[in-house]
Amino acid sequence: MEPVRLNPGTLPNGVREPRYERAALQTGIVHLGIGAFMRAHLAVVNEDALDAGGSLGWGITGVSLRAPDTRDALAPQGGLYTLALRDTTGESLRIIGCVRDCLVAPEDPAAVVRRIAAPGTRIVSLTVTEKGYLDDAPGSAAAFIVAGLAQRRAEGHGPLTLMSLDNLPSNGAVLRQRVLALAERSDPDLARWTAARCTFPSSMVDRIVPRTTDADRERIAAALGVRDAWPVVGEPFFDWAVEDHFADGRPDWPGVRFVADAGPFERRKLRMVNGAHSTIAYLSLAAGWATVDEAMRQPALRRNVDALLRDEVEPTLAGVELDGYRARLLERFANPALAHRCAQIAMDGSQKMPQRILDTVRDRLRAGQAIDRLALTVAAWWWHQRAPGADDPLAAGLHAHWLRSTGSADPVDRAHAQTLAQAQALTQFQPVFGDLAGAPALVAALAPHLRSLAERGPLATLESMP
Ligand code: CS2
Repeated sequence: MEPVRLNPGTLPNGVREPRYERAALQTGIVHLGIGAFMRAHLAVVNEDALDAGGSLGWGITGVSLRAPDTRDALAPQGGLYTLALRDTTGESLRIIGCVRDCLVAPEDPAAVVRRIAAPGTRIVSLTVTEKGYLDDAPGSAAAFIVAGLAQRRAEGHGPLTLMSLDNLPSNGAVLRQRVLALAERSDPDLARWTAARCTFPSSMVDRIVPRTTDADRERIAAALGVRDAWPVVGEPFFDWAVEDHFADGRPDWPGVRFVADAGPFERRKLRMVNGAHSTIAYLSLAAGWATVDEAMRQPALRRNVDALLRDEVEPTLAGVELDGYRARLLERFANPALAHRCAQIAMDGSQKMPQRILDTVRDRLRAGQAIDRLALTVAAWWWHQRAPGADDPLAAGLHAHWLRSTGSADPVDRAHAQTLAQAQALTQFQPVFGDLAGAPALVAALAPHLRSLAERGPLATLESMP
């Protein structure tokens, strides 16, 4: 028999569930981009704060900027969903209740604006992915924020905290710049009010949250005895450092680092966790390994990632604790219970390479240091990107650039002189490489890897690394 659906009337026995009065919860946080990551991260510490007796004014309204799937799945569940944290020791399940409701922006944009403008709303948080910050057209996160702020101000309500949770350096400053620029275009007074009264704390967020699969749903239904259409699955590890700069208060989120400057935490996380992740993803897809844990079982790959972090990334990270960080990270990647797909990490590489890999390259070149392994990641990224259908907002632009500057549809020409010219051409793609365009040391490090990938393939290339 099909199990009944998870909902407030059918909470499973023996699983941790909300310990506060859900019916009394009010929206204090509007979250734009309600995907799996936020439900396994911010929502969890927010739930902890509520469980610990925190104010019931800090419920969350989730907003989907595109598809209705999350709302459609959570509405029949009264907003409840399961958090499943998995590693080799097993799986722990918990029912999370602090996402009160979900709005689907394309269905009713005015409702989103009203919710941002509502007097009870004090924080608007975002996980809209890296490319979400490129967009300020109607329907984008920035457009909703500006419209919501305009309505708040017109109605005489107070300022907001606008909090990015995306994997970008200085994510708060990036968001601030986008919001102020857009406000300035429609209403310079609003831009001034926002700049003076709203805050944009930067933050570093860390938890690996693969896309939920049908197998996850089946397994969790069997364990709970009720069906949850929209559980989230993640690793036990959790970290969040956020600048303690809130315009109108915040919940007392347990275990969160409230810091003056998130910069060092962001740099460590983006370069170590995400830099290694992208490295693993591109090399593994080229070599035919589908998941991160499978890749970590390949000695040549694991050795390369370890050496990349130790020799090329860590020396660029001043002022932040590194003891045990790399060993712990390699263990997190090896977690076989996550089955984190490399293809998920590989997408949108043009938006990820700059902060994950190229900032490190830039620092090292400035200091006259070697970048051999970083350059291998760049080569592997291109190897992935060159394949038709790469999932990336700049795929078409990059391919046009390649054709124009190399005169060839061939991804890599094997002749040595050609490879150098092609490495040179690749680095001239400004939106990714910026001021590294044509940097001789980068071109020199990149060309042999491009050539080796073409001539010998990814596995032999990895095995040939010192
Ligand atoms: C990953 C991140 O998909 C990706 O690009 O690198 O989502 C990563 O899992 C998280 O940032 C870990 O905190």
